[in-house]
Amino acid sequence: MRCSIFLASAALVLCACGDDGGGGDDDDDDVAADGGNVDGGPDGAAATCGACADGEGCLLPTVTRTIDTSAQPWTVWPDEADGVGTLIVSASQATTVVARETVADADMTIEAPSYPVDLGCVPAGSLTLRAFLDDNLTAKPTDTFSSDYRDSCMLDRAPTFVIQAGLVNEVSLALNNSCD
Ligand SMILES: [Ca+2]
Ligand SMILES: [Ca+2]
Repeated sequence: MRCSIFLASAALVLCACGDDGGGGDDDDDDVAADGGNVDGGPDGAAATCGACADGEGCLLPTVTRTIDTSAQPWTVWPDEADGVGTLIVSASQATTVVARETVADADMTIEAPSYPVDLGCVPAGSLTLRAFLDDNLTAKPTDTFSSDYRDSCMLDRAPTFVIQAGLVNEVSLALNNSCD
């Protein structure tokens, strides 16, 4: 698999889809919580992308955190946040949310946390990605961002990426500091 890497405020890695796109159930609600492999292999991500319509690409963000946790809410306010909660990841085209998924019981305090979140098929072009850890489980079902100081956010709250059609667009999103 040939990949090219673009660096913006977070890393975007594009990989050509495998050619075994058969059996492509639209299982984009699945979230691999094994904290690890996001390069998909020929079955997972490629199958999902094979089911995308023309003009769409697969979007597979992985949520991590920066190594320095000094600005994280569980460090600053340890009595009110513990770094464990629900990850909420979304993609928006202009002001329209085109994909949103959650990962329950994500633990961002472990060494090198890494949670792949399959956002499925999204429109190609420029999309804004958002991710945060709802530490105290106060987010509403459609929330895509937080201003709760107990939650953990990316330094750049809403980075923009150009999604390529027909490809698995892998993006790394690093939580860095309190959402306050
Ligand atoms: Ca919250
Ligand atoms: Ca918590």
